[in-house]
Amino acid sequence: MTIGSTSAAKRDGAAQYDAVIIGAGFSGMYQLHLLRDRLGLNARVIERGDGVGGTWYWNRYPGARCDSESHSYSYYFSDELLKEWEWSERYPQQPEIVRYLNFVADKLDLKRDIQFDTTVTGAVYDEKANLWRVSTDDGETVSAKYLITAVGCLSSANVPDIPGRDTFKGKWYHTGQWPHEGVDFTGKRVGQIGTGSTGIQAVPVIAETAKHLTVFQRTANYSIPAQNHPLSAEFKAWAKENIDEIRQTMRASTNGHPFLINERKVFDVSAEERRKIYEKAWEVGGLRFRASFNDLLLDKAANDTAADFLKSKIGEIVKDPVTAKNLAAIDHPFATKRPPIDTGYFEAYNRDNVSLVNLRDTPIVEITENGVKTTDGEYELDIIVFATGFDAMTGSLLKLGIVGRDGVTLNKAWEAGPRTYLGIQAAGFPNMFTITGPGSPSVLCNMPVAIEQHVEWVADCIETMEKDGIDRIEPTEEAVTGWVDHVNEVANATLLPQAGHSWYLGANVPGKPRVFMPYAGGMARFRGICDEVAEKGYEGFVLSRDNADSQAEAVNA
Ligand code: N01
Repeated sequence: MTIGSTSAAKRDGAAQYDAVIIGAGFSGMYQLHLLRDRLGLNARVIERGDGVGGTWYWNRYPGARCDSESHSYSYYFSDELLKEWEWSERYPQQPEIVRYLNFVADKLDLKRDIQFDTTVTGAVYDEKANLWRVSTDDGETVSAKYLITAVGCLSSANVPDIPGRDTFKGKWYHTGQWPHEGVDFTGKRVGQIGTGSTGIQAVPVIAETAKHLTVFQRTANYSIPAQNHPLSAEFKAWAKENIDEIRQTMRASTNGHPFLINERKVFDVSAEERRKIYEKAWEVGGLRFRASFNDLLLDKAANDTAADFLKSKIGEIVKDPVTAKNLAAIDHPFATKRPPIDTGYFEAYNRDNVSLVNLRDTPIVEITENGVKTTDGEYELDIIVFATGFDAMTGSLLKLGIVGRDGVTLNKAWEAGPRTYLGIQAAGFPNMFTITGPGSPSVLCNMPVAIEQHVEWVADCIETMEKDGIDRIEPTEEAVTGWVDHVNEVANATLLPQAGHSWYLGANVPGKPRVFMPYAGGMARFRGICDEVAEKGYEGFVLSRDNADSQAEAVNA
């Protein structure tokens, strides 16, 4: 370990660090800060983009905005950062989030230890040396005792392999790989495939300048108005004066948001009272709607009341009855897929230049050189926008070329679906930590809250290891199996698995194993479990030290 230094030692001609962190989004930046500035370790971040931001660096599509309220979409480890930064709107837009992350990176002087424009092409565990050998597309290999993946859950674009895609003579874009210079839709015939959170944000903005926008909808979706607005001076002052209280609420809440889920149940109140509650929640807007009752994700009959209310709103907003019917033909319980929030989504269908194609009735047959052909005919287009989501949670990890003990690849180990303990480690991959990995609350949570918890847990774990001279940590197979069972059990106690086409289950990517990936037991509960594991000497993990013959001897068995 090189205390307080940021220059790497050399070993066999290759740079050697204490830790290599992959990704410079919220997770990688904070992990670097803790390892370098708190523990004095020699850490290097490798980042594919040429700037910080992670998923926000890539997702520059029209209308890109976060669905967490800005005052909660911040690092809460530093009051100083919270007091110095000022968000302008209730929900931050993508450029403002990137500005915020640059502000943090500059404040903490992080960029000098981030290697931008570099893609990791492989990470191989060398058991003899107890080092991870990390190779990159610039032909370099560096090594480190600790490998920390901070690659985000939604960073691997899913571009569907529709026949004929490459014959299209116009331009096509995926929302998660949006050109930095932007796309000019003026006077263009645009086709958008996908109506998830991204598509729902993009439609009203694209419609403003496109000659015509045709939206290809496979699964109809709920959406709640964001009711976005500029933040008042009073609110900004309140947020800065109540940091502790906001932090406490986010930590206590199931999803890491700055509000708690109401304790009442749907059928505790009359139908009339319920309607008033939903109307009020619709006016307030955003994800707070889901917090109106505590059994919306537990009881199908309870969920139906919210679903019916939201479907009735579509009917009230959208003037054309056929379009309204298609938009409201939702086949899954409310919030079993990530509930989008929008600014003028359903209203956009009242414009003359926007039309909807229901792919359930008339599926896409192929993409031609002129546009998109469904069973009903050909739609001539100049631009196709794929708002088709991500190979979520595992996609980016499995692209890293990770090889653990005995040459076993992560892809092989996770062939039947991801297997982790606490979402943070996989058996057979010593000293590798997966920030907000599958099996952790991650995407079911306000991400910065989930990230801070995992990053701090890892920093504490590494601190313990360095202090006690521990060489490696990895979970036992039994702990992993127990955790995978627990993740399934808590998911199955909710309605979440009922959305059979959800990316939570990996169902959006052909051939991907169907496993419910995030931990649905709630952030507060998860934090308690992780803390208890650490307090009990990292129960479920094997911590080992090399003896004189370089044999690993468990120290906490
Ligand atoms: O992706 P999605 P996303 N033919 O997978 C359709 C976060 N996020 O980028 O449902 C036709 O949800 C697919 O249809 P179906 C948030 O966590 C947050 O929108 O599979 N259609 C679906 O309609 C979110 O959940 C924010 O039948 C195809 C759409 O494409 C996550 O990112 C903003 C298709 C994909 O929806 C992902 O959202 C944006 C095909 N072959 C994103 N393949 C905020 O903070 C896919 N689709 C607000």
